[in-house]
Amino acid sequence: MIKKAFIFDLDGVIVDTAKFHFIAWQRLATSLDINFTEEENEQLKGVSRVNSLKKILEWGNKKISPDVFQSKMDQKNTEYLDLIKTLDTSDIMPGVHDFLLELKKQEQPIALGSASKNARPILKKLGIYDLFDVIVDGTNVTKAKPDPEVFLSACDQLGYVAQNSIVFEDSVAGVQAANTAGMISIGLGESSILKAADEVFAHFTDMPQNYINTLLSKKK
Ligand code: B16
Ligand code: MG
Repeated sequence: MIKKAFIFDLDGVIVDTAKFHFIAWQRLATSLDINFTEEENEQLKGVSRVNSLKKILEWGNKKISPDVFQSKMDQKNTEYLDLIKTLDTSDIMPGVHDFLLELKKQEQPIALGSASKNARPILKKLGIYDLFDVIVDGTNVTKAKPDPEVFLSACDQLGYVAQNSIVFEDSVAGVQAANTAGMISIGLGESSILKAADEVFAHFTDMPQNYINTLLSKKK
């Protein structure tokens, strides 16, 4: 039986936390007198917390001391954790749970490849933590997306090569990371934004029947 490494991004692919990241960043930007738009937020998808704050300060043309920088990062995460405290199984994006269960049934290896330092508690809240054979997140990587480190580490830990790995991503930075790694990139979101992905779907529920089989025989 053909097997491939199936690697999932978290925010925006498994769960729609992007809107909560946006609210928390927007509150933080306002506290610094910076105007922060939805278009700018799009560029923060898949980007680590520290790099996100650096970008917001750059766009707002603001400089802050290292101490204030750290406290603003903590403030953002506290707000974010408060916004996601009621997350549960019902917040899993449409079609994702069934897709994961089908992969399990077919004994395909599953990994998480996320920039988030909150990935593990979020997967536990969603009740799907145990479906993942390997978890690589913001607490394990040194180089943020678009660097491919997170995905290469995931496929390596699963015992697969990049050419036999498939990445599901909602961010421009994440699709770029998967492509740089030489992996098949499946975009979740708008094709006008995720132009570089090998294929794009709005949701998992839009994938054709037996799409897992199509992916197993797909070449980069
Ligand atoms: P945290 P992903 C990314 O997760 C988010 O897309 C991005 O918006 C966020 O800033 C980043 O995680 C860090 O998250 O503050 O929870 O550590 O899309 O790579 O799963
Ligand atoms: Mg994402």
